[in-house]
Amino acid sequence: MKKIERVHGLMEELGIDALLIEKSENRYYLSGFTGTAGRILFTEKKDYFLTDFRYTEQAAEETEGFEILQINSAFEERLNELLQENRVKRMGFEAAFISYEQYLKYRDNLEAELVETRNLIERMRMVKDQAEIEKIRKAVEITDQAFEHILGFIRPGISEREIALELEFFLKKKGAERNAFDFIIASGKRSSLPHGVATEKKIEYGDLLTMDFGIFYQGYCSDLTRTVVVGEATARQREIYNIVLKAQLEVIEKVRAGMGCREADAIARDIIAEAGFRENFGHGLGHGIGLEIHEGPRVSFTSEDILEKGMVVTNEPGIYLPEWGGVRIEDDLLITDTACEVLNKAEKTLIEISI
Ligand SMILES: [Mn+2]
Repeated sequence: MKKIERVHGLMEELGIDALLIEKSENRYYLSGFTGTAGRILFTEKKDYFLTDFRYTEQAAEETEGFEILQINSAFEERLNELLQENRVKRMGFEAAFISYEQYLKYRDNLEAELVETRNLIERMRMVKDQAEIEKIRKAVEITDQAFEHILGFIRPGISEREIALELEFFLKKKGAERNAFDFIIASGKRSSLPHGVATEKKIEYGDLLTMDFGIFYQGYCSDLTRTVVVGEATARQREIYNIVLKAQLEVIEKVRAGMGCREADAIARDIIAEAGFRENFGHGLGHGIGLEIHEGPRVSFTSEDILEKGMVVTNEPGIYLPEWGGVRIEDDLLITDTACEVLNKAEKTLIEISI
């Protein structure tokens, strides 16, 4: 079923006769509009794409099935006219996205009941279609190439920031639109910081080096983490690395459609806990990726989500030991009926960078 038809079905289920979509990823998902300003208003009979002078031509080119309206006056006033024209009684809005100030403007200007909706379009986005999967594949492929490239660049004396920059330069040359997040380049003791973004710290011989990076390619993202040792690994580094690797591989072995996300998380968590590091794996196993770097489903010990065929989720267990260092290994998985496909091809057995 077409996305727009599904939205109308959801509106009926919720008992709303209009729905306003403003979050850019949701707007793009439903319309294909790539500009930065625009809103979609679904009503029972007509669907509108509302934008300003800068984007009306682009919206007409990129979208299909919407009446394009150029907004020249105060948005809330024009919106109210449209609601009146369509005899709208209850309008859904994206409760987790708009600001309180925007909410007040709607409350004060609209003659329709405001109905908060949550995760309506985000839930639709969790299962990817073929075209979306191909874009994610390409994003992942470029990211894997960058990992391969950076292995030849890492050496004692360069800074974490230089590694981040080199990655970015390579990724953008290969077609990345933008970084998916501030790259995490955490070396030595700093590798115990799960979200240690790159600093001026210089790489030293013997460092564990965790690199977590990803890109957007045609709107869709990738997310990769690898931890390497600069020089020869110590027995302790190897031990911790192999526990995380075992947990990560076990997840790949077992996940499939129909499994609860909590259950998937437990596969890795149990292995790490049995090895004595339960307290050192404090974050969830993973998250969905797509138009956002963190989207549904949540793969964690508190998640109620169920894995479905076509979801793309990260698998990123880690062990973090304060004042010593940490290891995280992350791939992006495409969930299939009976198993999962690991989209990343980047090497995963412990890499010791020869100096
Ligand atoms: Mn991630």
